[in-house]
Amino acid sequence: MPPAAGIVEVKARLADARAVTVLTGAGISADSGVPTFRGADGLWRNYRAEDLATPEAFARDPRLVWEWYNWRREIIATKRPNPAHHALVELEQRVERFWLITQNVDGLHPDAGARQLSEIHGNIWKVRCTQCRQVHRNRAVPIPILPLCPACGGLLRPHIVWFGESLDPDDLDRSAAAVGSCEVLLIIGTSGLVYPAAAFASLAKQAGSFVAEINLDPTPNSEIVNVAIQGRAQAVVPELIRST
Ligand code: BJW
Ligand code: ZN
Repeated sequence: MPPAAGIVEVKARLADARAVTVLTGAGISADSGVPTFRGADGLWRNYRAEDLATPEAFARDPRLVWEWYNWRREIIATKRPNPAHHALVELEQRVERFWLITQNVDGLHPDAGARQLSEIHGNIWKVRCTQCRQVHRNRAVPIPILPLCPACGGLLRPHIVWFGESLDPDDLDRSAAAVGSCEVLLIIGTSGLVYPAAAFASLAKQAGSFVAEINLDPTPNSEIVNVAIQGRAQAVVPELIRST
């Protein structure tokens, strides 16, 4: 069967582009077995991410929030990058100016070998001291609850951007610049509901970029993009990137 028209067009755009930016969300890691946030498997003990991923939830009950992160660390520790993560590394190596913006905290892009990237919502394998603010790598599964800072004894929290918290300004500047100056923006596996990433499709369109979405289902971005391809990331993304 010949590939769908959208796939042919995105392949051609990618083949010619010298500046490509990619935005990914939980859908790309769903194909590695990591639960998405807003899918049916996104619940934990009847809590939604919005109930736990806030500074208020952590201040109220840090033990509960750490238990949620331990559950997620246990799942993510067993997962590996899939063909979509690997294909994006091939694209990074081929394109003159490439930037990957991921909302995912699972570390699967760097595990696949991605180097030109911003993890704009942080990384589940990093912790930050609530007192002295030092950031450390921490791969313990489970992490002993409540974890304390080796430097000052303060309470550690996940190095993750929660609702209502600001993104790192350098990450945000770098990402906005990459979105506003690319020839092609690929948006893969995100519901397009969480800001500021939710605004990137329109930002790129306003700047004159060609924007393509790859998602299992339609999203608010589907209306904005040049091409919306419905399908699984691990099947579609390698097809878009590989020349054969
Ligand atoms: C597949 C697939 C397959 C499945 N193949 N596809 C402007 C307007 C309104 C509100 C705001 C605004 N600006 C800021 C806000 C507030 C807030 C916000 O956006 N709220 C909205 C919910 C309305 N944003 C913030 O607070 C951000 N901070 C900020 O902007 O600071 C300044 C500020 C603050 C307050 C007010 C104004 C300004 C910070 C956001 C941090 C989000 N953090 C989280 C939680 C991290 C916790 C953790 O991981 O431990 O990050 S929220 C959660 O959602 C997580 C994700 O990264 C993020 C995005 O989710 P994603 O990736 O899209 O996943 P899903 O599950 O939603 O979707 C999966 C998609 O994949 C689906 O579409 C599927 O169809 C698809 N899919 N399988 C392809 N195999
Ligand atoms: Zn400390």
